[in-house]
Amino acid sequence: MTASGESGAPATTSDPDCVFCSILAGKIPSAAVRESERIYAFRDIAPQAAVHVLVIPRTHEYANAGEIASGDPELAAELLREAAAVAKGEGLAEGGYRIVLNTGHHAGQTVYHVHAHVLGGEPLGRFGA
Ligand code: IU
Repeated sequence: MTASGESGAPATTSDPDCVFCSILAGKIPSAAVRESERIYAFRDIAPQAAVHVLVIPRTHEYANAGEIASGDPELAAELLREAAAVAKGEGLAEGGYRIVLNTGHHAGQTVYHVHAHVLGGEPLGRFGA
């Protein structure tokens, strides 16, 4: 399904089998943290830190960080800007935080609609295998 963007809003793609597209469509409830024309941020349903927010583009076009960086560098930059704005809004800027973009099976990616995890609000363990 492709939105035409006739209203002047950017065209987006959506996948009926994608859980994040269902969240964007309001079919699955979510706790919004921040919204812009092209980006939506909401609380992770299974938080891995005191603060755990997911930042996603409204379009389904890109599965991971590499795809969005190649396909729409401005949108990739906006995703990171919004992730940083979420961190600031959640009061994480001073203590520090982590932005994670899991890519593929070995990284534990489960949803193939690119998303940045914003984690913080407490000291975070070192990442690793
Ligand atoms: P991952 O990087 O693909 O593993 O991250 C997917 C995240 O989506 C994971 O942290 C889930 O807890 C989160 N999530 C969610 O917030 N709401 C949902 O309905 C589903 C997954 I399914």
